[in-house]
Amino acid sequence: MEIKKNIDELAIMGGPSLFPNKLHVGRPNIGDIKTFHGRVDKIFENVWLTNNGPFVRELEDKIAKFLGVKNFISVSNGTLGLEMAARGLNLTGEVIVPSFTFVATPHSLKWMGIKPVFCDIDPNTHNIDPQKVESLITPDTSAILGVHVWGRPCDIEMLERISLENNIKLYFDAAHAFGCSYKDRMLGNYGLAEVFSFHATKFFNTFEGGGIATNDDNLAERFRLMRNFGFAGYDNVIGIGINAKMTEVCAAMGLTGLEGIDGFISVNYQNYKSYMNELQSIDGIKFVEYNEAEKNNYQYVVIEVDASKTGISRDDLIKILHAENVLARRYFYPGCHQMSPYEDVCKFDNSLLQTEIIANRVISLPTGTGITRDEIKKVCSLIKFSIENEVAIRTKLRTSGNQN
Ligand code: T4K
Repeated sequence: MEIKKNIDELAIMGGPSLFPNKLHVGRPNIGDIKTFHGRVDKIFENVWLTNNGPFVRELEDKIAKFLGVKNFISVSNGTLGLEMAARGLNLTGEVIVPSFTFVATPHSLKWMGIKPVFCDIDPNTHNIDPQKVESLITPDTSAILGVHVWGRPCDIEMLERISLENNIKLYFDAAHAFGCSYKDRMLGNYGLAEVFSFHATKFFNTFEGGGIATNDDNLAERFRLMRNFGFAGYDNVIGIGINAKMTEVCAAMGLTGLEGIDGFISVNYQNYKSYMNELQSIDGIKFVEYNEAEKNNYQYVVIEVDASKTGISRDDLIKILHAENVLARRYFYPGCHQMSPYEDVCKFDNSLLQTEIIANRVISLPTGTGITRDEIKKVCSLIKFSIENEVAIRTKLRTSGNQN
């Protein structure tokens, strides 16, 4: 598929954008709108909008079954879920966490007065490197917070061993990992708790929302109290709490999405395969791949761009894509340790070298039900065209002063 004949036709050079409408990484999957509307009508019939309503309870039951976990506690977003997990687990002092994650992960700690101690990642998995965790443990360490980046599970076995041997807690940010498994068991069953995000940009969404999965009944009870101000009954507050309740309309969206989840995953899988077919043979482009023996949601299509081989840098490629209305993202750039609230936490001593290398290479490409196979082919052709013409593009950008 030939999309541009010469580089002057690129939008970054002043040509028209390839796509009239923007393509997004996090375009929400909507599910069956009629069914959703039916549920919304029911909410108004019930005159019950929030506070542990019938749709919230139904969604929690269905997700607990889906994950095969004893308890699933819905919350109003994943970030509050992570904060509640930190409080519910009585964490103090320091928690070891990867820097290569969305900033909500360390924020959830810092917000609770806990110091995030950033650990480097394994460049092959983009997940926290267990080999490097042990050296970061101090007498102040209360937990390890692993993140299943892109839905690919952390090295859970190794992290469990470290947590046991050092008597520190282990829990997971599973924001990306709904519907994924590790050793044939769904994520949600590992560590003391696992926290999911159902934000609009996730393949399974409740507008805003999330949930905590745990097999520990006492912990689950604590989370249930905590998300509703600590109320154990009318006028009876037995602990510190917050308002992290999911609303009925969000649960209605979740129930509808759950009915379509296999379809969403199958579209994600087809998209991922389409991108791979087009791009995987290019020298300097490496795909984040999924272990097909496990369950995956395939919601992120992520490539690493090695500029020493492609000739074109990741950031120039992003500029070219954005100009053409392809809103690919640099998730997660820069590493959280480079963001201003955390600059004091890390001393730039190469301890996060792999994080920095990967953060400078990654591109998340648009996927989900909002993009067609044809559009994916066009995006890939654009990437190939940019790489094939990298010398001319760089020269032109430099002479037109468009390079920074
Ligand atoms: N831990 C991890 C590892 C996470 O990735 C996240 C969230 C969390 C914890 C926290 O969970 P929550 O508290 O959010 O439940 C987005 C999401 O807001 C965030 O949920 C997600 N991770 C993160 C990876 O991505 P932004 O700031 O990049 O989103 P934004 O507004 O730029 O939107 C992304 C793209 O999606 C845009 O191109 C626009 C498009 N979009 C977005 C929305 C909301 C739509 O087309 N429609 C929409 O309704 O953070």
